[in-house]
Amino acid sequence: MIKDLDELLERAKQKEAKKIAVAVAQDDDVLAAIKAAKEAGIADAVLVGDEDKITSIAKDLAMDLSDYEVIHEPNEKLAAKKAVELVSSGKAGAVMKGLLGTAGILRAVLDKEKGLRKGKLLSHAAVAKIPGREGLVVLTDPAMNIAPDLMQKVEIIKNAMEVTAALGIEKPKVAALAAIEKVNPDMPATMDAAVLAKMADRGQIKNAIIDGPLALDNAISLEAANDKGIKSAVAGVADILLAPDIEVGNVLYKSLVYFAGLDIAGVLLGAKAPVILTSRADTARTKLLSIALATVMEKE
Ligand code: COD
Repeated sequence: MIKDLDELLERAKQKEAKKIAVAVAQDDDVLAAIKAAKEAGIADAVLVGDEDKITSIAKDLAMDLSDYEVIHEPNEKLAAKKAVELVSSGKAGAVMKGLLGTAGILRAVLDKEKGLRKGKLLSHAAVAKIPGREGLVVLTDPAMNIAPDLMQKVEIIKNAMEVTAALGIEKPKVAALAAIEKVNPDMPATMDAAVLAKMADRGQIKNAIIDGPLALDNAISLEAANDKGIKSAVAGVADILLAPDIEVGNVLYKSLVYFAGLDIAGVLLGAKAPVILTSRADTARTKLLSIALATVMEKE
């Protein structure tokens, strides 16, 4: 089992290097991550974006651009489209978001003709090591699905289970988060959470133990769960935190980064190829870890 993010990086080094098409590559943290990934033998890259800006950033990073293919496309939308096309045409194995908004890269990925859809719901998951907790925790969906309904939450859980499988967790424990641990019809998130738990009990969602509603404290702290008298196989030991909507997911993701100072790895799931998707403000290490996660998730 992969227990922390350094181990994730080491595991990625053992995999075959993947070629990443970087969309709007003129970003210092993205290029620093690409350089580090190449030096570690984790990935190679095609850089799509404004060549002058890429060249200037590469100079500051002492990054030798002759090691990379650079495709000059200064238009952000076209650069995203081109990077995705490189993957859908088999010329690259993964796409990575550079200096553009999340919705911009998602729209290119969703493009019906040249995108990376495979008929599944696409969702995002982020992996973090919470201090004091054993193993890694997967948070989903902080970035793509705005207000998922019940059946979309089922798909989001299944997608996140691909991450836990790659981390070596056989039967993940999923906490369906809400503000409280009791069902309250005025809080729809608690209703969905309870139904998801029952669906798992009845085998409608397989190979996962799901409980909810659980407030965040009960999901990740056994002490908090015990204090509230919650008896659950998931409370305190959740492997997957299912956010009820994008606001909760995104605020939680940013809290991990900005309040707790944690590194995070993020990837979009459910597409034909991995989409390495981090926030523009994320550090080079978070971007490198995200490349590592996408690499580790690749099936042999
Ligand atoms: N999985 C699979 N197909 C999808 C998904 C999905 N999650 N979302 C949309 N589609 C398909 C639809 O079925 C449809 O065929 C097509 O894509 C267009 O769908 P729309 O009309 O909903 O598309 P948009 O362009 O209005 O919205 C799609 C976005 C992904 C851009 C939108 O959901 C969005 O803005 N998400 C939040 C992104 C964001 O701002 N994140 C910020 C945090 S970093």
